[in-house]
Amino acid sequence: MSEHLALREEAERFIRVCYAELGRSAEETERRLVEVKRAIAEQGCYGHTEEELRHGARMAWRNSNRCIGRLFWETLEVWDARGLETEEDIAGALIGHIANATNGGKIRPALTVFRPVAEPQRRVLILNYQLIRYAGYETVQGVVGDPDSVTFTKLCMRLGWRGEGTPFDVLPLVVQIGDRTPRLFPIPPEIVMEVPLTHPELPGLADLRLKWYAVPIVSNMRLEIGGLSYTAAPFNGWYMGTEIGARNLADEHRYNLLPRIASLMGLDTSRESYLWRDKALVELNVAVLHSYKENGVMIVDHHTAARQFMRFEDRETRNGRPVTGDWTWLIPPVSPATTPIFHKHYEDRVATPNFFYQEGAEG
Ligand code: HEM
Ligand code: NRG
Repeated sequence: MSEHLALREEAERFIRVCYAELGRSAEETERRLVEVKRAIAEQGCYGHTEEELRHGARMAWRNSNRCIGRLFWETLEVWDARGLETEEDIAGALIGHIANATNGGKIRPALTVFRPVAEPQRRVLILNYQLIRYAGYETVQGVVGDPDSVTFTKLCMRLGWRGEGTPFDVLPLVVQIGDRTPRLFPIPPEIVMEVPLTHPELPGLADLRLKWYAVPIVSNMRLEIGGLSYTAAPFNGWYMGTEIGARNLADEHRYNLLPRIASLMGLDTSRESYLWRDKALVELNVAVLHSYKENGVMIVDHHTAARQFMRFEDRETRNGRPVTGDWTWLIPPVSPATTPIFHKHYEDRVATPNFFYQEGAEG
């Protein structure tokens, strides 16, 4: 009973804000509220219309305190896959998401939404942290591939998957419904766009045979809209260069490439005070931005992204919506103090709709 009350309150709060933002009339809003409350009273649940779902998902992006890319929240495409029942069909929709969002490099920000949780036995989960990610294998010489993927790679192997053993093996999709055994689905390689890394002035960089995938598609978070939980709602935008060049490829506990880049650049690494790490870091980030551009894959540098975020703040404030943010995540990991974000203060208050971490998925 009290659960119904909480759902009713959340639903009402969402419908009011959503319909006001969409410019719907008071009568229409009240009519919809009657419908929603009746459904909750009679079935203990309600369903979103396509329009509520689309705007709710956009609001969730707008409310993502850690995201610097929020200027474009209104352009999010929402693909409704709530009708799908089986693991096969769900995997098919995920493969469709990868292809349609990649769009030959002209990336479309998009979110595919599967059915919300009604009963826990039917909860849809995507166990991958991102739809496309590289495997990590523990060997006696250390990890081959992405050390961040070691646990998930082991799970895939327990379920019968075998990778080639390169540093860049794309992991399969893993879909679970309720407490059934998770099912594996390999991603057709032809839909996975990747970018080989080159540097405009360092020809030796290409010899390292580095690459990264074109589109980050976060798939482990729960989307909450109006009191309903969508436990499978993978979303993507495009990369900010530093995510790849300053973290994925540079962190010591990831691909740890700074020593190799430094040696390629002929830097003296005998003292920290020579700042060889910083020099290598900048050139690796130059290589990432250069290579994505050369290959026609959308990407944003951290200075441009920070300026876009300022425009987002500006526009939101003018629309009477105070911007919340998590400063520790918003500042880029390269030259943070050269961006305006560094010099500002953000309130890390969590508004809904939003995305949340959840138990059971990777990451
Ligand atoms: C986090 C950029 C699109 C939701 C982030 C981060 C960056 C970023 C740099 C921090 C990631 C990290 O440090 O690991 C961008 C850019 C986009 C974009 C450039 C281009 C359009 C989106 C979209 C959504 C979204 C479409 C959802 C609909 C989030 C969320 C987080 C995040 C929820 C926090 C993830 C976490 O806590 O692990 N974004 N983003 N972003 N973004 Fe965006
Ligand atoms: N740092 C992670 C990706 C996190 C989300 N980043 C985005 N999201 N750009 C990485 O793989 O490096 N997005 O939806 O575009």
